[in-house]
Formats: sequence, C-alpha cells, structure tokens
Amino acid sequence: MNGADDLIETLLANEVDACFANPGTSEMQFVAALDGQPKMRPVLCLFEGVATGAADGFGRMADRPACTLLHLGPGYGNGLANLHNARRAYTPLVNVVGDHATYHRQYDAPLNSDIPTIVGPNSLWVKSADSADDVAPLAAEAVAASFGPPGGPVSLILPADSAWTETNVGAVKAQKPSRPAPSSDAVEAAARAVRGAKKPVVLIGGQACRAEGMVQAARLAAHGVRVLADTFVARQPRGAGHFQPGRMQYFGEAALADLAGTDLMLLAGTTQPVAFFAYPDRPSLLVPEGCDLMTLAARSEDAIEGLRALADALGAPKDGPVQPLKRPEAPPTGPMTPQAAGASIARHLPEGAIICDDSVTSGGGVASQTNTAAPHEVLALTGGAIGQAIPLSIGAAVACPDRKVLSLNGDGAAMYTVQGLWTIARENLDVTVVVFANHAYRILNIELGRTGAGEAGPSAAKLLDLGDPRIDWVAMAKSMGLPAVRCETAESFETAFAGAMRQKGPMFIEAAIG
Ligand SMILES: Cc1ncc(C[n+]2csc(CCOP(=O)(O)OP(=O)(O)O)c2C)c(N)n1
Ligand SMILES: [Mg+2]
Repeated sequence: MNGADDLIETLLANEVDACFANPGTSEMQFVAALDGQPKMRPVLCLFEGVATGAADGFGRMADRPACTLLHLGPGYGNGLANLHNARRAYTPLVNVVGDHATYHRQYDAPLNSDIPTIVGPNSLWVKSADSADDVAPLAAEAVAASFGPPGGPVSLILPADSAWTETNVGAVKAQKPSRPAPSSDAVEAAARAVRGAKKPVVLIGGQACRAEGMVQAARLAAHGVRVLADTFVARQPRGAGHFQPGRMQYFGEAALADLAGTDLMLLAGTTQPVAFFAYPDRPSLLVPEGCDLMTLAARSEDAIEGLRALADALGAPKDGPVQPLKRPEAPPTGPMTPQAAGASIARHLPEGAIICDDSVTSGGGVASQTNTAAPHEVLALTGGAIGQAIPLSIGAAVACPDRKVLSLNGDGAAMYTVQGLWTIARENLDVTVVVFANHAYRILNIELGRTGAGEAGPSAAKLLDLGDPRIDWVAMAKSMGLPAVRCETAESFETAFAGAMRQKGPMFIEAAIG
C-alpha cells in the first residue's frame, strides 16, 4: 500500500466513488492505484472545467461528494469557474490536486505554483498531505469538511512522494456533520412576525428548495403566506405534483416592483436577496423600504425542519397546493424558437428527468411551459459563471443512471466546456444536449443598453456576435462521438426531441434559433 492506495480506500470508505479527472505526471500514482480499486469510477474529462462541473452535478444529485483529480495549480485554475458555481450551490465536492514531490518544490520547476493560495478562496478546507501517513486521515477530514454545513468544495493537495511512499494507515472514516434545526425561539419569533405582518413573504433557497422543503413551503402558501424562491437554485423540483413557488425576479427593478408593499421577508435556507449586478442609479438590495428582514433558518441550518415548524406553529394545513399535469396538446409548428422548444420539452420530458440549465435568454421559454410537465428536477447556474450545463449533465447522469438528463445551453455558454460532449459519448451517458444556436451573446446585447453603455458600434458588436464564422454544431457534436441533428423548425425539433426522450443514450440537438 502507498499513499495513493490509502487515498482511494479512504474515499471509497466514505462513499466517494466517482472521480472526474484530467491527470498529469504528478498524479500517476493515483491513476495506477485506480486499477486496484474498481469501485471507484474514473471519468476522463478533457478540460478541468468539465471535471469540476461534473463533480458539482454529481454532488447535487447524490448528496455526497465526487472527487476531481486535477494537475497542480494550472489544472485547478482551469476548473475554477465551475468550482465557483459549486461553491455557490453548496455542493459537497473533494478536489484532489496533485503536486510536485515535497522535496522538489524548492527547485521551482515549471509547473510549480502556490497551490494553497490558488485554491484557498474557493475551498471550505485546504490541506496538503505532506507525508504518506497523512493522506488517509486528511482525506477523511476533507470529505467531512465538504459537507459543511452547508457544504462546498474542499481541496486536498497530494504531493507525488506522499502518493508513492509506502504506508499502513489504511482507510479512515469521516465524521459527517449534521445540520442543526433552527431554535424554537427563532421559529416562534418568525410565527409572531408572520401573524403581525400585512403582506409577508417567505424567501426559500438552497436546502429549503429540495422536494421535502417545498412540501412545507406549500403549506405556508396554503396558509396565505406568499412563497418566493431564489432566482437560481442548485436543485429544485418542478412540474406536476410539486408546489410551484414564485421566483425572485432577475432584474432588480422588476423584483422590487413584484415585492411592493411587502412588510416582512422571512429567509429560509438563503440570505437577503441582492441584484445580480449593480446598474447606475438602480438599487443593489432587493428588499423594499420598510420591510422587516428576518432569518428563520440560515444556510447552515436545517431549513426544511424550520419550515415545518413554522407551518405547524401557524396551524397551516397539512397539504399545500401542487401543480396539475397539463402538457401542450398540439405539437408546436412554425419557426424554431425557444418557446417552440419549450412546448416540445413540456410534451415529452419523462417523469424524473433532470434538467441542467445554462440556456441564458432561451431559458424562459422552456421554464414557463415545463411548470406543469411531468415531475422533474432543475439544476440551475448558481454562480453565474456560464459553461456549466454540459459538465453538470455528466455528473448528474453518473449519479442517476436511471434518469433522463437534459442539458440546455446557450451557444456561447456551450463553447466554454464543449469538450464535455466527448465524455458524454465515451461514458455512453443518457444525456440529451440541446444548444440554442443564435450565434450571439444575446444577453450582452441587452445588458449593453441596461448598463447605459449605449448602442453597439462595429467594435462592440464584434465582441457580442458569434456568427462569423458560424459554428457548425452538428459537425462539432459528431466529431466527439454524439449522434446529432440540426432543427430549423418547430416540427423538426418536436420529432428530434420526442425521439431523444424515447431512446437511452447520448443525443445532441441544435435548436437553430438565429
Ligand atoms: C465565465 C463567464 N464568462 C463570461 C460571462 C459573461 N456572460 C454572461 S452571459 C454571456 C453570453 C451568453 O451567451 P449565450 O450562451 O450564447 O446565450 P444567449 O445570451 O445568446 O442566450 C457571457 C459571455 C459569464 N457569465 N461567465
Ligand atoms: Mg447565444
């Protein structure tokens, strides 16, 4: 046994059994050790942003961490944006960052970098296992730390000599932390405040938006309390049989207009709402003036228990409202639009599907119609760093092999981590990838006006247009091993999407909307 064997044994002993990897020389011991541990599923990702986003998708669906295997500081750096999204999703995730042998660090070889500083701001926990005997205990610490609460990425640095040196420590079990329920004082205070308010709102996020939390939130809605969910939620059920809360509006002025007159905002599993960006002369904080802000359950607490206790304290009914099953009866016709795609998706999405959403300006057309589709779950872009939905779908499909996964992407967003298509094909994952090809960063054309930056002239337009040269999405997907079709009409999308939902395995659809 060497440190690398101990690491994988410890990960497996703590149910970390998927490894999204892009290895290098310093990780060769870990790679070799995988052969002795067939329970660990190695998944090669051809860019670290794919590996980290996949580990996020896995953690969101499995409620336990996957690990990544990353090559020193630069490998980690390539994976940073999706680790940022994972941190904002509070997803348990263990990065194994390979490093030079401890005695080699002093020579400042080309791949040498200050790994603790690079990984620090985005890791709940960072330690370097500087001897083989340290590896297993630190790996167990890392797994425990990844659960928070509320959870997030952690980074275990693994020097090459710690991996290759012999050790007899063996697997170490992690102590998984629990989420404390909010105090009864907090629940009573919240109940009093709701009774005294004219127009109370409960804002739910994070763990409160999981299926069990939504059941409790629906009871509050049945009692007459307005329930809103955060704009971007890590994992939220949607469709028939589920409660459909309102959504905090994305644009600040729309959010404040929506909240006008609200005199109490209770937070469960989230923090005070703020605008995604600042704009000249527009507010940052999305709490109306004169509205009391109160926390029922912090992110680190058990918000589901908090909602249950509040509903009980208020004498709310046992059951709240849920969505009916209502799918568009007629297949959509005419030009290819996000709305047409949304109609086909609502018609054919199978029960239990998982939607990974990074579809930017095309997303609204899908969301509005899938509210009453077959029950499914949505994983949203929690950290605003686009390029997430292809990687996320990989991890979700590895975690849930019996569920259909649908990855919805803007064409700009898809290009960030397009290498993930190869992994979907190589692992034969049951993922349908849709790319909304408008050949533009369309949202930024909207933002140009909103920020007061003005109209796009020829130089500005060059930074917002993707049409020259036009990306051939079908050729791109086929080159990485996926069957692929281009849909220029609603009719052709309907046929392609229905077919994709009927079969099992990888499929790529270009929705040609521009
Ligand atoms: C990592 C990262 N880089 C840049 C941005 C800025 N950004 C936000 S949306 C966007 C373009 C999205 O374009 P696309 O995916 O084609 O969607 P569309 O707006 O066309 O619907 C960019 C570049 C970002 N959010 N994250
Ligand atoms: Mg686009």
